[in-house]
Amino acid sequence: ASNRTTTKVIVVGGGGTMGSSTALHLIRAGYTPSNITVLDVYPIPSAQSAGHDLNKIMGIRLRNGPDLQLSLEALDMWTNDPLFKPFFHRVGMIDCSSSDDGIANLKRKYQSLLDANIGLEKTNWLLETEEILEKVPAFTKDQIRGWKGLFCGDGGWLAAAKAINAIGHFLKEQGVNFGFGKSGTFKQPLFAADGSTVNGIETVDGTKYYADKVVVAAGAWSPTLIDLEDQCVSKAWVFAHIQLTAEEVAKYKNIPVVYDGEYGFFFEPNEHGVIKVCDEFPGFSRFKQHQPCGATSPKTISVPRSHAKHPTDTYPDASEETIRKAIARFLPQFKDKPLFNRSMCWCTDTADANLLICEHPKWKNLILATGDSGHSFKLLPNIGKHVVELIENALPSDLADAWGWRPGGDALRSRRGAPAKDLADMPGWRHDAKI
Ligand code: FSA
Repeated sequence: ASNRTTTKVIVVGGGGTMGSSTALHLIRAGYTPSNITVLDVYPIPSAQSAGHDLNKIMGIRLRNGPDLQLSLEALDMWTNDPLFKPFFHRVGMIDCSSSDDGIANLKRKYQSLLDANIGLEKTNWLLETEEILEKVPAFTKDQIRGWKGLFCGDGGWLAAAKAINAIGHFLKEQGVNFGFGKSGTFKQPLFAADGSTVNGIETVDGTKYYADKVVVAAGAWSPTLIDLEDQCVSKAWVFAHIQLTAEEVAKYKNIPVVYDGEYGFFFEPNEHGVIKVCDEFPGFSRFKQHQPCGATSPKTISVPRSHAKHPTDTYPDASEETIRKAIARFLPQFKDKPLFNRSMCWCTDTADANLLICEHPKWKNLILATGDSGHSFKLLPNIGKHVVELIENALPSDLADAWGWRPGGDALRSRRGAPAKDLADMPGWRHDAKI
């Protein structure tokens, strides 16, 4: 443990979810703050991070082996850790459906919670229609006829950007080094004399940063920076906001997050009376010819285009329809309200929806922490702990096996209902600023 005080670490994408968590856990593990350098295109909380958002869902979803352990660790930290506690709104989460397939799915999900055999039935249970109405009195009986639910009492929502911001404050207080803008934007790894041991990175302004370990936690940008051999396909999901009056807010305060896999989801209004609504769909790719570091020629890669950099971009016309459909289902009385802050949010899917947290197979000391697969914000409090374990060659083998370098498989489809459609075929989202 003594080399914790001397080991230098660079975190690329340190203003986002996995990167900020990594920097935090380095400090908690005893690394010297002045030996840690957090780089990002935007200051923490990075405006182009998927975590830079009003809210994200907290819930227990068991898709893959590590999910149970990770969700429980996260739940404990969101509940008890003083840094994270203020940002967890434990209002519960209702997974609901009115279709036969959807209801069968809820039952399967419930069974997988029971099968975990750790008492999850105490906080998770199936809901009949009337019980959904009790949890969300603003719904009407007519509206939810035929709906069934799966209630997750451990769930709710996370004030996402605010939580990353709190990590940012802590990192600043501790004296971590930061580089943002051009001096935070990754250009390429730097190598020792052997040509394969990474000892730093160069940013686009030509600054060279040196370190013993480089963590690349660049979220949806990761596959554009480093050749990940098609293990990750970055995709955009969409949301829009609606504004409620004070009177309307009162009816929706403290309600659970409501999610329906065939429509989307929404959250209770925030302190300004704003409700975020999302549709649910397999995401949008944006394939282009692009050459990441490590590739010998340009490849076809889905390259994110951020709202932070292109604030006039919105989302495809097709999304307006599906968001409106979600509003008509969940919030029919607001169906004529104007939408605003229409936006896309970029995540990166792996084929099996497990994370990609491993050392690069050819480049020693370059550690990847990516592959969120759209479900990782809730791991903000704890994921960095495991990245630090990896840095120290102490990642438990079940996690190392699940998160290892694993080319092959179909990350374009991942474990979703269909492969992503490409933004090139989806008109309506691109609004270049008129100068
Ligand atoms: O409970 C959850 O893990 C919801 S993740 C929210 C979401 O918008 C997905 O619905 C979407 O499909 C994508 O994975 C991004 O995240």
